[in-house]
Amino acid sequence: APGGRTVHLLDYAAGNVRSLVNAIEKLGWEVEWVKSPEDVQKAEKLILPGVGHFGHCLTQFANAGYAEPVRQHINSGKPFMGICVGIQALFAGSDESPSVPGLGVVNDRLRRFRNDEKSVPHIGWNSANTSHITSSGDAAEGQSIYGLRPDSKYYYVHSYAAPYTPGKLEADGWRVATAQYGSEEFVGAIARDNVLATQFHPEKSGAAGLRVLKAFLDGNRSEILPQTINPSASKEGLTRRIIACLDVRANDQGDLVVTKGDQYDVREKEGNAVRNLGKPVSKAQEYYEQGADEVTFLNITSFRDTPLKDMPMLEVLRQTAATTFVPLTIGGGIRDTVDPQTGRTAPALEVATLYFKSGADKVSIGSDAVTAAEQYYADGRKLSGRTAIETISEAYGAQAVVVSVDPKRVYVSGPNATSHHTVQTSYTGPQGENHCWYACTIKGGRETRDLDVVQLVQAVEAMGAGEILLNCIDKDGTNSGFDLELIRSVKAAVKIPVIASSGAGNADHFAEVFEQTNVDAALGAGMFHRGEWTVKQVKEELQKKGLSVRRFED
Ligand code: 1PR
Repeated sequence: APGGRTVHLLDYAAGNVRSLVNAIEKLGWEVEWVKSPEDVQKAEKLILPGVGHFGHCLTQFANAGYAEPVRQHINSGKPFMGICVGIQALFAGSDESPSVPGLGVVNDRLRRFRNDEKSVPHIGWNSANTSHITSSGDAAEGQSIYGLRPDSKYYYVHSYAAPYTPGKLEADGWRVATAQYGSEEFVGAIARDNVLATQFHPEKSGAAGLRVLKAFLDGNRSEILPQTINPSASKEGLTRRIIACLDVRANDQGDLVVTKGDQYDVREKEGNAVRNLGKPVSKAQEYYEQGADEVTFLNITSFRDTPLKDMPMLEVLRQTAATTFVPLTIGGGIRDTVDPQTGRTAPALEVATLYFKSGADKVSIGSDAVTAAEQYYADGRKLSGRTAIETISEAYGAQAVVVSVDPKRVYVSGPNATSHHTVQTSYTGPQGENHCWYACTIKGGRETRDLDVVQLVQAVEAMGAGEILLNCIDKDGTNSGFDLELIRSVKAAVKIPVIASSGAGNADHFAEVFEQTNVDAALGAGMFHRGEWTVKQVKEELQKKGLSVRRFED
C-alpha cells in the first residue's frame, strides 16, 4: 500500500547506497527509488543520501531538477531525512564548492576542518551529543531525538562540517546534536518538525545507527531514554578505531578462505597448503559482533585473477553488507583491467563501481598506487587525472579511496647513503646499521621498487586518496607490535588519516601504537583469526588505559 512500509530514496548521484538499502530492509521497510522529479510527489517518507563531493552532488541534484520538488516535500510537512551530503544539501552552501548553492533550508554554511592539529577527513566513530537540547529546555530531560543516545557512537566520514555556534540554529527552531573533533565542535545531526538530517551514516553505525533510522521510519521524533543511560558520555569525541582485516584468496581446492601470512608468506611450512583460517563472510560477521569498527577484505592474489570475473569477492561483499552495519573496505585488483571474456579494458573506476554496488564503502589500492606515484614523480609532480586514485576519488569522494602500502625495510649506514627518506632505528640491521628507509613493493611484496614510503604517501595524498593503510612486511605476522618508527614517519608526511597495520599480537600493542604515535586507527589480523584475542577484549583493555573506544551495541 502506498505510504505503508515504503520509503523513497532519491538516486541522483553516484555513491554507495547499497548499505542504506540493506539497513532499511533489515528494519522491515521497502525501498522505492525516486528516479525523476515527478516521483518526489509519490513519496510519503523521503530520504536524501549522498557521499563525496558537495559540488558534484548538488550540481547533479539541481541539474536533474530535484531542488524544487524536494523543497516542496519538506515544506509539505512530510517526513524527510538527509544523510551525509544529504544534510549538507540543506545548508546554504559549502566552502567545498563556494559557487554551488545548497537548498538553504538551514541558514548556515559548511567549512573544511582545520588540519593543523588533526587528520582530515574526519573518519570514525564519534558522538551526536544532545546535551545542548536538554539544557536549552527544548526537550525534557531524558528525552532522545529520533533515538539518538548520548552514550552511543556513530560513524562519520567527511572533510566539511557546519561549525557549531550555540543558539544559532536553535533560534530557527532546530534541535542540534553535536560532535567534537579536536578543538572543533560541529553539527552531527539536526531535527525540526518533519526534518531529520545526520552528518554521520546511520546505515554504517551498527545498532545505534539502525535505531535512528528506525525512529525516522516509525515517526518517533522523540523518545524517553532508558534510565540506565549516562547523559554525559557524549562529551568525548572520536573513539580509537579498531579494524579487523581479512586477507582472502582461493586455496588449492578453489575455495575462498581467510588466510594470513608470516611476512606475506601464506603457505604452511608443512605440506605447503594455503593457511586456512575460516570463511570470509562468517569471519566478518563474527568481528562485527565483537565490536570491530570496520572490516577490511584484501583479495591478496588479485594480480593473478581479474576482478571482473572474480565474482566470488563481490558475493562475499554482498552477503557481508546485508548483515554487517559497519564500513567495509575491499582491496586487491583495483586498477585498469583487461576482461578476459571480451578483451576490453575496464577502467579502474568501473572495477571499483562493481565493488561499491556490492556494498563496499571504500576501495583500497595497492600496486597501482605505486606505479601511479612513480609516474607522478617522473612527470615532475604533475597529476594526469587518469589514475585509479584520481578517477575514483573524483567520482566517489576521497573518503572512498584507501591506499594500501606494503613497505619493506632497507638498511643503510646513514641518511647520506641514499636519496630516500630515512629513519633512525633502534632495531639495527644485519651489519649493525642504525638507519633504514622503507621501500614500496607491489604484487603482495613480490617486487620491490625504488620508491620510498614517504614519497608514495605524499604522491597519493596529492592525487586525492583519503586514507593510508600502512602495512609493514618486516612486521606482518610477527606478533611483535606495530612498527612505530614507520608509523611516525608516515604520520609526519601526510594530513590524511593513517591506519597502522602489521605486527599486532595483543591488546598492549594497540595501546602502544595509540599512546606513542598519533595514528588514526589500528588494524589486526592474525591474533583475531587464531582466536587469541577478540576485538571486544582489545577494546576493554584500551578502555582501562583511558583510551576511549566504541562499545558494541546489540
Ligand atoms: O596490489 O591493489 O592488487 O592489492 C593487493 C592487496 O593485498 C594489498 O593491499 C596488499 O597489502 C595485500 N596483500 C598482497 N599479498 C599479501 C600477502 O600477505 N601475501 N596481504 C597481502 C597484506 C597485510 C595486512 C595484514 C596485516 C596485519 N596483508 O592486510 O592483515 O599485516 O597482519 P597481522 O596483524 O597478523 O600482523 P593490489
